[in-house]
Amino acid sequence: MTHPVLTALGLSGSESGTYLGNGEWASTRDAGVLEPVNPTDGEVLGQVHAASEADYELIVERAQRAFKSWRTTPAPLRGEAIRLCANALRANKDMLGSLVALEMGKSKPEGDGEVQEMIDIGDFAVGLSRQLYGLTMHSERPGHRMYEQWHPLGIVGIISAFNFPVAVWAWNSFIAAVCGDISIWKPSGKTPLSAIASMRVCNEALREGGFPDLFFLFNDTDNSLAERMVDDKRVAMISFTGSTKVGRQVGERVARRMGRSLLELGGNNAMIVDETADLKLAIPAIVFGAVGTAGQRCTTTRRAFIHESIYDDVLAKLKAGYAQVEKKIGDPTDAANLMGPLNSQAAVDAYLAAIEKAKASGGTVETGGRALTDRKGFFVLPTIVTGLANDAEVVQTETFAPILYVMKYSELEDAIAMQNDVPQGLSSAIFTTNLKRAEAFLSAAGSDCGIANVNIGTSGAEIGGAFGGEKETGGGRESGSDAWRAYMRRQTNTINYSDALPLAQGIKFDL
Ligand code: UN1
Repeated sequence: MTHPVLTALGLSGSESGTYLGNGEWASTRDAGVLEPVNPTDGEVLGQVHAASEADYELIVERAQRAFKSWRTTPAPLRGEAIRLCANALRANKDMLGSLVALEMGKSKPEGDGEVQEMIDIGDFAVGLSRQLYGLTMHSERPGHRMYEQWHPLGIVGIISAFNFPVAVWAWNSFIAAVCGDISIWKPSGKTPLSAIASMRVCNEALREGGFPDLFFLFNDTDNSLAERMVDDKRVAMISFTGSTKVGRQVGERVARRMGRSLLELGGNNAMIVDETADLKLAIPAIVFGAVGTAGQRCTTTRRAFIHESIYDDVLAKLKAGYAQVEKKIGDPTDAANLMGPLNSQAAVDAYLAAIEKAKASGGTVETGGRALTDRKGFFVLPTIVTGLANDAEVVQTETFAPILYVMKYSELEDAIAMQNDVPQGLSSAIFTTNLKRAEAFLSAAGSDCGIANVNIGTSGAEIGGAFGGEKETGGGRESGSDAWRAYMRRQTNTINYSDALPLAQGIKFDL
């Protein structure tokens, strides 16, 4: 039986996963089938038909054609198109949020929150459409003017992950659209229904508003079409969100063809709690950061460094917090639950393997540490491990699950050094009421992450800031601030309005 959430969104449970433009969804039925699973009960939610090579070619050709006219459409009018998308998402927020919760396995408020992120980035993009500013420069030559313009880049390929099945697409595609680009989306094979539903909502809004196709979609079963897109010179930029392992391959392949890439890869985010911290803030921040979305955010809190003088107290309070969460693990579409399942059996296996490794390395499981085998689905207990050093291999590795490594420190300098001493560099936080320590943490000698917070946790970034991180996190920035520049090409223009031809740098060239 088709799940009622799918029906409410006009999905039958047997879908084409390929949007070809012109209101057409591909009729291809022989290029493989994806079967997204409800992580809460392990049941298949529906069938999604993958794209053929011919479908992919048609998408790229149509995207190229669309780009030719979209790039000269005035940017504020491009913003109007995204305004319609954001409004359509507003109207569908409840149902789309439920679908995200159902298919990904995150809680209903988090599913709704994800749709809210799409709406917010839409609003941001509308304003941005009137603010794609370039600088003007003073020419060193008389009678000359210099300035720079930002032009549309071309086709943007978006490869997104299961954990934020729709918001990351909107961060990229809405900004790309106001920048004058056309985007092609390859969503995670685990969450194609959320992708299809979001595309429908936005594409219908665009068509009703008389706008051309700005967003294309394809799914594939073996990543061969995704790889084709990564290698495709017609796709100016690839925005990839996922593991460091795959991101490295994507980055290398795109670099080989001199394309542009935007990489949002793994995190190994830490929170430092000093002896002056307000624990009424720090404890819930750690618990939400570590167990929210069942530990499946790239910004999830994976390590906590606690000052030795408050260590025992903090650990006891964290365990009490985890005991509360344990009572509210269950169907994520039920708003009463705080934690849903992991997304797949493979994720459960990776969680169990990490816990075994932590124990074998001398770690102590303080709470959690096992899968909930008394029920269907992919549920595990949120877990705290102590007694490991920061350089233990399992602590250095991002396991996409609710496992928190709690460690002790005595000097802030050491805590910051340990925090930075991992391959990844996405998000970080300090809890302190000491101004000097907060500023030291944010200074050039402090956190080396793309995101550094004081008295708020590592996850739940707002869309207004640039999102991304350093080192093996990939270096890309997307969403707010001036991240839009990645989706445009810069052109420096010099105009001579004098009657002479002076050369720069005072060079004389007498003919
Ligand atoms: C991700 O996990 O891929 O900061 C993105 C957050 C969210 C985005 C996370 N706004 O947790």
